[in-house]
Amino acid sequence: MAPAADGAPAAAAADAADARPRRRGALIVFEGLDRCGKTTQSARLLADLRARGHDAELWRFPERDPARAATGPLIDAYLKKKAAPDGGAAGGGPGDAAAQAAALAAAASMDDAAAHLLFSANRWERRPALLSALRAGVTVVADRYAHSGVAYSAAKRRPGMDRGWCAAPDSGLPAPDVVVFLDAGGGGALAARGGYGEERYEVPAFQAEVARQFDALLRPSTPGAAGGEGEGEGEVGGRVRCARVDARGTVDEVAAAVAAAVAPALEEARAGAPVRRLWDGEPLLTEEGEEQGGAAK
Ligand code: FDM
Ligand code: MG
Repeated sequence: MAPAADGAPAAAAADAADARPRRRGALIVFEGLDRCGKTTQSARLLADLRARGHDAELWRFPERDPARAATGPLIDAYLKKKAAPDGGAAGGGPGDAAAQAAALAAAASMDDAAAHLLFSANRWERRPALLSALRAGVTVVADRYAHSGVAYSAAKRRPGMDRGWCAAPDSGLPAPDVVVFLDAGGGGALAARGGYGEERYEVPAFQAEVARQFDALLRPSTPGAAGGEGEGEGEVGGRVRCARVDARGTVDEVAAAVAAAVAPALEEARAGAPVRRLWDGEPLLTEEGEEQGGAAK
């Protein structure tokens, strides 16, 4: 007899814990500068959600694992500014390895716009699995998502790469039910704390510019706000519920603030609010889990 490996018992337990019909999961995104505590707080929220009977998973973007996203290794090479640990590449014969190493070396010095589109493609690669998870009642806690995509690329201040341009390729991805922006007081405070690694963006002056970009992106942070009248470029994030959480407390204090910030979004998802899409906030999934209006906008 085959073991019962279909996950049904766990699902039944989650339903029993909720004592309510199974609803869709929520997409909860953590954003912020490097070293602001996103990884600690996203793991903490995951544990808290599970302890309360939620079916929940921790995701991160960029997804660097090639088993989940073909763009992962290219983005990893781009961020590390080098091809691979030993110049080697996994799998295949010597010819394949050389070709893969060449691809990663090229990725390490990729054009800014191409790199930006790769980060977006990385989210698009994960879109089917993300929608499946939400449909199945799994709450996804994501360590970075589309707001990082816009803030980090726009911070380069390249001609033609303003926030509107940077936001466009993510149009049609599932919108977060809430973005928790962990605010550690701007790049300066974090730089003083030290401990940056050696990846491409882990440079104090650049982090300060990323902080300015996040500010512009998150400014109209009213839940459900329809964006300002002005429709300025800073409005791209205006229709996404956003909570700014002071990240300068203890881990427990910040976790409590995060829990309060995500509660309304969890409740709305549970009550059947549709999954919406970036960036226009139109419904993407019906309550029955059907996709509306095609994949892209
Ligand atoms: N980053 C992350 C981007 O530049 N664009 C994106 O779309 C995303 C999701 O990648 F510096 C940057 C932000 C950060 C780097 O992320 C890797 P982690 O979380 O620091 O590993
Ligand atoms: Mg980092």
